[in-house]
Amino acid sequence: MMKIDIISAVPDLLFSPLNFSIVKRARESDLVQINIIDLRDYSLNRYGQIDDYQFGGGAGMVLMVEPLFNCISELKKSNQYNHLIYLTPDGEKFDQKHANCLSMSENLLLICGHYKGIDERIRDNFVTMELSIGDYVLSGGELAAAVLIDSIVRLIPGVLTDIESALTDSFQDNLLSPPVYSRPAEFNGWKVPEILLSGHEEKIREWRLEQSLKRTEQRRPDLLKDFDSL
Ligand code: 6GU
Repeated sequence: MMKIDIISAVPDLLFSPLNFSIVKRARESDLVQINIIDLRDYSLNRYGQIDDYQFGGGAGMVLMVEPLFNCISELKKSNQYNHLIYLTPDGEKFDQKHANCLSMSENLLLICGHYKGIDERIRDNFVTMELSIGDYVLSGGELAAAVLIDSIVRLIPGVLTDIESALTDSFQDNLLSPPVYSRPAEFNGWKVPEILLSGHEEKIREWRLEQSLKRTEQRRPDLLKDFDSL
């Protein structure tokens, strides 16, 4: 079973993304074990302090080296992590390739930054991978960690049913997904494309690929340069 540990200063932010839907089901089926570690349990004083002003001056607090050191050291005693991932806007841009690769891990440790980030010495001495989920600033790494975990967990064999199959998701082959429709076949005068009602599997496959290509050309032509024709 895959195990994911997350160190966070605001664990409540992680609660609902990890306790509903597909991630919930994966946890309940013991396909993944997710542990949230509250960094405040490693604070140095009775005020629960884990952050401090940065040397050299400047706005914004930094997560201190010592609570993180103590927390990571204790976790490493009982875990052999494949990757120690720091979520940070200056990390490598996370995409489906990272998700595919990380989904084969046995044991991951995620560190969520907050405020101005974490003391650089933790990055220098522990972190093995730094990831960002896009070019915008979040208040902390928790929402990014939730994004990462959701995208990884759904790739673990057995998590998705055939019907939900990850193989037909947008991006899995560098193409956007085709349009989808459900009952009724006509609503308010709006009709579902005839071909989808035809029962002609081969023709439907062709139509979907055509739609995928058209959509990708129109919306994300940048994806087509590494599109692998299957
Ligand atoms: Cl991983 N962290 C924060 N704080 N902001 C982000 C991000 C991560 N990825 C994009 N923006």
